[in-house]
Amino acid sequence: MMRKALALVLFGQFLFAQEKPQYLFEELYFADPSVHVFNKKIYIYPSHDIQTEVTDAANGGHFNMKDYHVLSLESPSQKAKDEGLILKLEDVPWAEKQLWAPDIAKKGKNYYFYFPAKDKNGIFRIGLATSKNPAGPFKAEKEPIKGTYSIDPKVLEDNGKYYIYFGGLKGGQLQQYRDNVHSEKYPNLGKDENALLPKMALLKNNMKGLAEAPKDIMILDENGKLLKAGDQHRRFFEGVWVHKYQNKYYLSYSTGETHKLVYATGDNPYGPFTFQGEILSPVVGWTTHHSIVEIDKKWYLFYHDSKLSGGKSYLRSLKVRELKYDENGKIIPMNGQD
Ligand code: FUB
Repeated sequence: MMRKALALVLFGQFLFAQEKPQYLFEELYFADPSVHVFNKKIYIYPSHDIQTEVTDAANGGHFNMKDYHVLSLESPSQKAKDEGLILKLEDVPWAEKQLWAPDIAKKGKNYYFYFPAKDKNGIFRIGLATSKNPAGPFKAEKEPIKGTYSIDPKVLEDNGKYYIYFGGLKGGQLQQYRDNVHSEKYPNLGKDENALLPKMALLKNNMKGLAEAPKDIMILDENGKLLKAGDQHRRFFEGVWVHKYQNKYYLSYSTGETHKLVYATGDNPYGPFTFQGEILSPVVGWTTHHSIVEIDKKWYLFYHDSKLSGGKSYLRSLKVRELKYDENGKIIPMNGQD
């Protein structure tokens, strides 16, 4: 009897431990994990956070990153291994500063690493670097991808086509664009105006350019109406990720000022997407940025928080936890403070 009870307690602890988040790497600060499985190995492509003297918080200047590393691991329950530097600011001819959240895609034998950085005019663009190896090193193209702007690229492969999603408000400069035209003079939106939307475009076959002009990704409420700018608990802010589950497309993102990860679902990569709910409540730190990946028939949420730096928003650490759906395909919300 006693042995049975003990076994049950131990089993319960095991289950509980599986659902608790864990830190993936504690020796350096990394954030914004884009996670992919290549050749049966898990690779994490994060931003590399560093201590900085820049204090321009309103424009995100304190996120002053200068290089990218790649991390790898065999299973989400392990600590990640730093595979080292894959790209440095000085090796990107057009970029001046702020290497923010990247993503990567594999096509054929090549790996395409997409990343945002400010150009010499202080404008965020999205650049590309390529490699034959998922652990790099990557070689940057001479110019950013024509027609791209703002931050947080995410590339989705779907039925042999590759789509790039991007955009981020405030420090990410998305509010400086209307119909893909840049101006620093667009007025602030009223709270009842339609919210600004993330962008997407089909990539060219060579993965190096856009095959079409970026389009708005419609995010609708339960009545089929676009979310409003004042709806800060639901409208898009930054950090878009797209994955497929049971033939639906899940568009997830951060709400910025309200610090949540939320999602909307749709029937194709272009949307429209209908708002569904929260994935993760606010973490310690201002930003919240994630990826959602299926590994060995389980789903995982990779994200970051600032607990280990004592709450410094620009010094973040990578985390992982299992993500579950209910029988209707709804993501079961999680507590960011865990
Ligand atoms: O890491 C810099 C920026 O912070 C990212 O690009 C955003 O998504 C936010 O996490």
